[in-house]
Amino acid sequence: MARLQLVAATRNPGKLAEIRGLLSRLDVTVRALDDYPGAPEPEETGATFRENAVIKAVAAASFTGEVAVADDSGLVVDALGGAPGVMSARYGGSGLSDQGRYERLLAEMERVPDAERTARFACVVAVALPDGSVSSAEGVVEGAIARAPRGTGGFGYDPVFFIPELGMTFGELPPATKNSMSHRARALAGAEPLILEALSRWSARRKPGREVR
Ligand code: ITT
Repeated sequence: MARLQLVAATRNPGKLAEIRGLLSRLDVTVRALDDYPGAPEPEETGATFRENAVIKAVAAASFTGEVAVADDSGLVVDALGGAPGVMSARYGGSGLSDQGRYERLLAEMERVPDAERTARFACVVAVALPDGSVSSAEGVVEGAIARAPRGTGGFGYDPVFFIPELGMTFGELPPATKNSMSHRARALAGAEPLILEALSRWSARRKPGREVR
């Protein structure tokens, strides 16, 4: 029997690498959205991580003909009333790099005292079949916004997301340590039975999927 496969519905290379690492324990080939020329980039119009994860997973499954796994995630900062939240990838405007975005966040937080710098990363993983059925799981990790960036690991806001128990930012952690505790790891652990169920349902009905690059 051909090896089971799914598509990770993300264009973010940092996320893709983590999703691949976290799903490596399953005997499944994880394709990237970039393997499917012309795959749509749906607008993330949802008000919640869950809504956006569902939008991305359903669009990718429908286009590729494969089970699709999408991640919508972001940084929720208490002192900013939950911002940037679902806007994390677009915080400060579309022209900014990851570094530009976290520098903007640090500037915004400059006067916030240490005790009020609490924040969390949240992630919802949605699992969709090409027939439109979809399920999801959530993961959260608590931390605080550092005063200055530290470390070069990970991606996005990792250099400024501080874990008090470890005395380190996500940017300072080896990938395996981040993957043992991250919001993404927790969401994917919850999604694992959903993924296995989707693959077993779909492999029974599957027609050859769209050609991959
Ligand atoms: P896709 O929609 O293509 O998956 P994206 O980067 O636009 O890529 P999101 O809309 O889910 O994804 O935005 C998530 C943003 O939150 C991401 O761009 C980072 O800035 C931030 N983020 C999420 N998880 C993170 C992590 O583990 N470490 C650092 N930053 C993270």
